Amino acid sequence: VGYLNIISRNYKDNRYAVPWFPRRIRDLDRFANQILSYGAELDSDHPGFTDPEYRARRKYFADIAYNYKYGQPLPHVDYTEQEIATWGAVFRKLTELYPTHACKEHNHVFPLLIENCGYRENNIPQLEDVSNFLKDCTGFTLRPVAGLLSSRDFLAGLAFRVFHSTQYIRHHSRPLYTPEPDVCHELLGHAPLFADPAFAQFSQEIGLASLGAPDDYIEKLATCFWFTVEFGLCRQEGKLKAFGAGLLSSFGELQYCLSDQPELREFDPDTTGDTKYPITEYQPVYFVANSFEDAKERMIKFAQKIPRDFGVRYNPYTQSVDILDSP
Ligand code: NLE
Ligand code: FE2
Repeated sequence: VGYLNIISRNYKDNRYAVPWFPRRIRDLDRFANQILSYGAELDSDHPGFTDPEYRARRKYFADIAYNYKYGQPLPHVDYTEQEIATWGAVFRKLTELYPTHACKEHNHVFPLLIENCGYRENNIPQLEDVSNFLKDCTGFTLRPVAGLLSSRDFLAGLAFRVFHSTQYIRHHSRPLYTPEPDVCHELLGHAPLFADPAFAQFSQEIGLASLGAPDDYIEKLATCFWFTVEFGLCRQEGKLKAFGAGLLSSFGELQYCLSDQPELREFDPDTTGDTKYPITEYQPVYFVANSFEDAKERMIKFAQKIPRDFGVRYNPYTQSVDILDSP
């Protein structure tokens, strides 16, 4: 792959090469071969670094994701008792906070996941069941991921309403906050909101904007994603609520984000997209969205500023991206 001039009909007029991007949903299979770090490689400060059993599990999960191909059922996993206990601790604590701390969309969907997808304190839901549920709601599906994707690849998945999801669980010694995504984060944080139509559309807009965009804009879009889908707050009936998955999957940060400690700013892609953030500690700054609709409108306006000499449109019948002559 790399930088191929596949788009422009008149390549001599091209000022910059358009980076390769997936055109069909099946093209996402390519990402497994270009992950930045394999999910089984742990840093020396990772709580599971010296735990051989945990490391073996991480290798197992990375391998099944690596071998996954579009169209296959998502791998079914038998979780160990220790893994289920970790999930149980996270589930119990978080579900205490959701009624007061989570946005109304999350609270609307959560009972449906309990009813339809096996969300229970003593059961880790299967990605396959959750993916099928989301498909029925908004057309979103999950794909297992073997390690860290580049921002470009990760965002491109969203253009197809595909969300790359981890399947392993955090180390049992630190259930209430981890900087890494894990199955608690994906299923408790992300999955409920991908069942919401407006949120799904907002997420797809970020994905479509990213296709073939220059590197500096990928960075801005990834930052907007971070401050919304991952760590976004919104105002509902005059109260602050969390909708970011990183908040909804961390008992520690979910309490902290609604306290008077962090700084709050209004979500606006122009400024939000240029804001620096830490990834291994609670966020010092959160951005507040008025609504998913409003956030989506702002993303669409922002996307129009991305230098691209073509437009893109998702074709749901063929699950592919149509290239349009003008931006
Ligand atoms: N800090 C989150 C958690 O503990 O669930 C995960 C964030 C992943 C971006
Ligand atoms: Fe996430």
